[in-house]
Amino acid sequence: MHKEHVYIGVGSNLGDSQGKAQRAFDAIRQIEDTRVLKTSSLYSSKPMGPQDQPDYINAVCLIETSLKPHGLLKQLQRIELEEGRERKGERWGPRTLDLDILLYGSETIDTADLIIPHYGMAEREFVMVPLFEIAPNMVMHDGKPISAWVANCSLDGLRRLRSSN
Ligand code: A4P
Ligand code: MG
Repeated sequence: MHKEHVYIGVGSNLGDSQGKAQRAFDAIRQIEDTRVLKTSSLYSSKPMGPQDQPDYINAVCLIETSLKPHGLLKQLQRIELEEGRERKGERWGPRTLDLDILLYGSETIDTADLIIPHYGMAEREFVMVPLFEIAPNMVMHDGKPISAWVANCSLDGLRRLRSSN
């Protein structure tokens, strides 16, 4: 069966964010026809966008999968629902886990519900720095090496916490 290498971005900023990121990796390991090849450390990052929200935990992983892009998206959205909700009394709170498909092999996808490469990744140090940790030799779609991007970026409060393994 044909398999692709896929990078997934993990973000969480409510509740036990470190635990959620860790459990997200565990849940991705359980997806059918999918193997997790590498996981980055967990990173703490300042919120992009509105500042009146907690800091984020961010990380990325590399998987090998035979799922098609939309099939994988469905699985990640299921994990977001299962892992990303906070119990508040009897009610389910807001989703607090974000799983983005960053890169799917070398494919470019532009559909209503799936855009790959993920539109924001190349402006986000909280994506690019963890990605560099697990893929230091990567060349981006625009032909630039990720190492050059990381060497020039401002860390903006990004801190590496610990290895996720
Ligand atoms: N979608 C399109 N392309 C993709 C893709 N490549 N991977 C669609 C996954 N989903 C993709 O996403 C909305 C829709 O995007 C989905 O229905 C899917 O069909 P969502 O996860 O439901 O909503 P969201 O996460 O609020 O939106 P989005 O656009 O992912 O938010 P952002 O832009 O990622 O911003 N600050 C720090 N420090 N760290 C963070 O991780 N994250 C955000 C969220 C803001 N600030 C942050 C962070
Ligand atoms: Mg998202």
